[in-house]
Amino acid sequence: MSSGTANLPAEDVASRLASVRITEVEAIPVALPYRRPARFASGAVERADNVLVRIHTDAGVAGHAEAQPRPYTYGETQASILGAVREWFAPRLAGLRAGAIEEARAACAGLPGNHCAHGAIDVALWDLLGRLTGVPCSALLGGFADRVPVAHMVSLDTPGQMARDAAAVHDEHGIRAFKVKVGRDPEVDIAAVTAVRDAVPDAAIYVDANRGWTLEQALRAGDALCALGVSAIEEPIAIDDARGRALLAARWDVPLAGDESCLSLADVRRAVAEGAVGQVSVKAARTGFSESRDVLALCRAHRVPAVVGSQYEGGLGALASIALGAAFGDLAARPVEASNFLDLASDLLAEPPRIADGYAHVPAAAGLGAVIDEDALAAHRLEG
Ligand code: MUC
Ligand code: MG
Repeated sequence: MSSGTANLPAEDVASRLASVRITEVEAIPVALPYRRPARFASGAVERADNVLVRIHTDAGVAGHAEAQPRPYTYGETQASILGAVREWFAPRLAGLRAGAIEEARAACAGLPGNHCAHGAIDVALWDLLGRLTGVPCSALLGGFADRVPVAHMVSLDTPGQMARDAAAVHDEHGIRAFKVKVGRDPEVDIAAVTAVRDAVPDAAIYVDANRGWTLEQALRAGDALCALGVSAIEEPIAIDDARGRALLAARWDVPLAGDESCLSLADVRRAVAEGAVGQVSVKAARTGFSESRDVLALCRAHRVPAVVGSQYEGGLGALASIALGAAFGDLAARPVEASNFLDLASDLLAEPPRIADGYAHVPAAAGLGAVIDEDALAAHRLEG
């Protein structure tokens, strides 16, 4: 895909970056079937109605990214992402210098919300910069590591099925960290986490309630799950219940992890100032690479651990999570949620991200290292 830039002399790369212009921004709706639909307390993803974002240039090189609609988290739908990219981002990016990401950010500022549309545009700009310079995005961002430990999300189901799902991923890919979805009846959640723990006794387990519990349920379930050895509890209750979150954070000997309360740099500043959040989920899907870097800097300043989270991305989205996690030492030190593309029955990449022995590997190729399978895209795209 990427057109042979690796050996270009530096001055050529610099002049290339200065001269190459963005010509078109595409938003392609697709529908990818799941082998294992994703279910969690705040919603479900039965089909991956994602949007492939492509930023084209007059050098014939294009940057790619994937956006996933999550209405129950961001209020975004596939249609809203298509609209935001086509009506807000595309006209503002056309004609800009392809390598000037901060110029593009400034030109596109002013659209509130639309987190996943913003995130995908930013990742596609970084993929483009990587392809124009011949450098992997992870290296452009910091290049700390060439692989990261992986965490897999175990979706809501019967405790037995959740344990089988975890065991299968553990046995097949060596994955030794699991984010188990909870947020239902505490008895069922405790049974599910116990079943998963028994199925993968050597694995690290943390849980995510997606705001599904009442405070009473969180008190009940939280005590039991802490006793079971979970390492964090993500978004236990409504994010606007500051008193309840403070009470839970003070009670638990593990961090209350922020996700839906940490959608942007401003949200993270608020959550950290509120004081209940002891771990922040950073997602390339919503803050891209540029704002994710700002979020990480804020977390570092407040000495709040950050973890690369996910939202059941496809392979292209997972490559963005892997690049982000591998770029920074403190992100690479914790399992990166980057393996739920395995839940898809088919995807857009010619080669899926490489996961082996519980680690996801950063492709050596330029940008995200993604190669789109044009036949798969043609088969799964929803518009001509
Ligand atoms: C998470 O961490 O909450 C919830 C919604 C979604 O898309 O993925 C999960 C991720
Ligand atoms: Mg979460």
